[in-house]
Amino acid sequence: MPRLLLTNAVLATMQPAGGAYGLVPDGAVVIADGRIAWCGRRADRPASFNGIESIDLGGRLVTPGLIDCHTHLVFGGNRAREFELRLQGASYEQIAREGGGINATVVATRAASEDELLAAALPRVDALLAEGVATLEIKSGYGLSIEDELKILRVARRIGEVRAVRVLTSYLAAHAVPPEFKGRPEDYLDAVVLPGMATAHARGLIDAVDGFCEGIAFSPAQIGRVFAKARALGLPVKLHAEQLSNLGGAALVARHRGLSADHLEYLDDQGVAAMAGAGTVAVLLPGAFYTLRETQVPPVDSLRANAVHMAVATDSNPGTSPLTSLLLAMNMAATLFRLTPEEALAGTTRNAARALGLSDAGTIAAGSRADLAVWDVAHPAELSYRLGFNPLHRRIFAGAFQ
Ligand code: DI6
Ligand code: FE
Repeated sequence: MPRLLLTNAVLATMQPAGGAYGLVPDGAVVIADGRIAWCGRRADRPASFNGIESIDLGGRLVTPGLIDCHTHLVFGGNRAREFELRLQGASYEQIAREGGGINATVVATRAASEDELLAAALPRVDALLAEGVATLEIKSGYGLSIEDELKILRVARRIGEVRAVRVLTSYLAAHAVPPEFKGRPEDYLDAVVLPGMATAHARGLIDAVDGFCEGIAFSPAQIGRVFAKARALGLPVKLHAEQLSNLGGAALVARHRGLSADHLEYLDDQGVAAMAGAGTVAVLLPGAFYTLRETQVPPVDSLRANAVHMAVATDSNPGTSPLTSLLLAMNMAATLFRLTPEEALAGTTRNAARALGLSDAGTIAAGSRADLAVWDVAHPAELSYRLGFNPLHRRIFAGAFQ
């Protein structure tokens, strides 16, 4: 069994019972077969690990490998032109209603081959990995036909084969009503979203089901139909909720014991209470808040007071968050939403794992996967503090230095 000892490290284990950051100042980690066999204070290392290959990390900080739990990074084209229009005064909703926005990306994504989509996505993936990301969620939602949704999901799975990253997929056909079903959302659900879900699931392409509950997208009743089908198939659910308005999406996904409710700028107290009761994670997406120049911040104080777990993700997408830096998302979560640096790091480790339903990632703990990030920083607050600087020293994926 290949074993490796990492020594002379400051561990931010992010174990909830471990005090601030779960910090172990003079720490060591034993890796065996891609998993963490032991971690703790260097002085406490059991004698049974004597004599194994050892690497001195020079006092560097080690965190769990980062987890980006909400991305839409497989798509064709880009929306720089729409960016210009918005700078001239057009609103995101206006552009969407006029056939731009999500539907512009749908046209470009449908026109792209699987290889082209993969080639376009990999630079975005590589930017995330260069910042210590080990686990990545990728949504469909720019195909909006059964074949095109399957194409995106296959590309997402291929990303996990051609790069050292763990990919989880979410089926987001309920993202927008495509032009051929304009004004007929129920028909779109019947003809595409629901049967496509069954097909994608049968092919092993879906880990969870997502939706966009919004005036410009789907109503709570329509999302309810999507969730009923997901649960019949045994798939966990999550939801884009309360991003542009409050339709009660967070309470809806909580009623379905959903993994997460995402965005949440317009979340109210009832929604917070429902999420707290169901253990549904609040995924905060400050990149979209920033890009849309939103002014209403998610109710972080109330989420905190009600012990709702908060995650932070890039929402990497061509329209509202053309962002491929999880460190910048952490900085924005702190500066724009007032998360503490510790909450921001928990949001891209422990709580992001929870948002994906993973129990073997997101903390440095015996039994977890040995997905780790080694940083050239002295204190974990530095990860949220800087803008546009990447202090990653090395990434360790499934026990192997990358
Ligand atoms: N909310 C978002 O911010 C993205 N999707 C969603 O449901 C935006 C997607 C896009 O504009 O392309
Ligand atoms: Fe999103």
